[in-house]
Amino acid sequence: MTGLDDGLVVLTGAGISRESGLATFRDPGGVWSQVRLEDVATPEAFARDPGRVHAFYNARRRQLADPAIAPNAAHRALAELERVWRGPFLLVTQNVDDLHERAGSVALLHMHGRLRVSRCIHCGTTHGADTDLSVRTACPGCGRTGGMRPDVVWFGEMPREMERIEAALDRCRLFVAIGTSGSVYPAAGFAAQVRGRARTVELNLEPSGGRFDEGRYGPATGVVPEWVESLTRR
Ligand code: BJW
Repeated sequence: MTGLDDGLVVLTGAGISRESGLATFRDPGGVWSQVRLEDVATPEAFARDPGRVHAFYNARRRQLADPAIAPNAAHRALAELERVWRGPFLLVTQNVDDLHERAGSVALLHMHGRLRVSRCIHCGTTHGADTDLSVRTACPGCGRTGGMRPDVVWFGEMPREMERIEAALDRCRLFVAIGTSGSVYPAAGFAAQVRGRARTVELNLEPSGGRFDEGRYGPATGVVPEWVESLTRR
């Protein structure tokens, strides 16, 4: 039995933001049914055709700025869980949107980067990016053009904050994966990594096929608040 003093790691994926109006990647009608990931989500794609990659991320950044896109009950429930949790707590999101922070989460790591941040491939500095990027965008740090890219993690690149994530996984006694298909590593391996030391829980629209001690299935706005409630009322 785990309690509010134990270490907790929450991993979220695109499914948690689906009911906020953002598409997932691998569901029918998802992002990868509309564009080939090889064309937009690899460093090679950016080197080959930066205009195409910018157009893809500019459209998603504009969608995120739409006032209709807002945190939902699942994002809010996790922010509330963080407020009442007494032990070590870490929310690791694979999502590049900012809905967790808008819901009030603080102990949060974006392992696949953030859509509203740009990075210069020349000088390495990062900057807020609330407007479109292009090959003509000058770096606010070094002034050079042609090197500004979305600060997201593409296939073949190293996910962010892995040391802090590994440390939290090492000490956690409860691990929950929410709204992720478990298709992309290293996140897809986290549950197996903690198995035996931590209780593992999956909250998803439907079973992902991964091995978990417990699963609750349905839309995130239902199952996440219910699960949080079940933890905090004990
Ligand atoms: C709902 C719902 C609702 C729907 N309510 N639920 C073996 C080991 C290690 C690495 C590899 C390996 N084999 C291959 C690799 C390399 C590769 C990889 O994993 N490839 C796989 C395809 C096999 N990984 C990498 O290249 C990563 N880097 C790396 O490994 O570096 C080396 C390293 C090694 C060891 C340790 C550390 C490092 C980088 C991966 C970068 C992924 N980037 C993307 C794009 C980011 C930018 C962007 O957003 O455009 O990240 S790809 C895309 O997939 C995005 C997501 O974050 C990621 C995960 O997707 P997610 O969130 O799971 O979404 P879906 O659509 O797949 O699933 C949605 C789920 O929600 C479904 O289950 C639905 O049922 C559910 N759902 N509606 C609740 N309403």
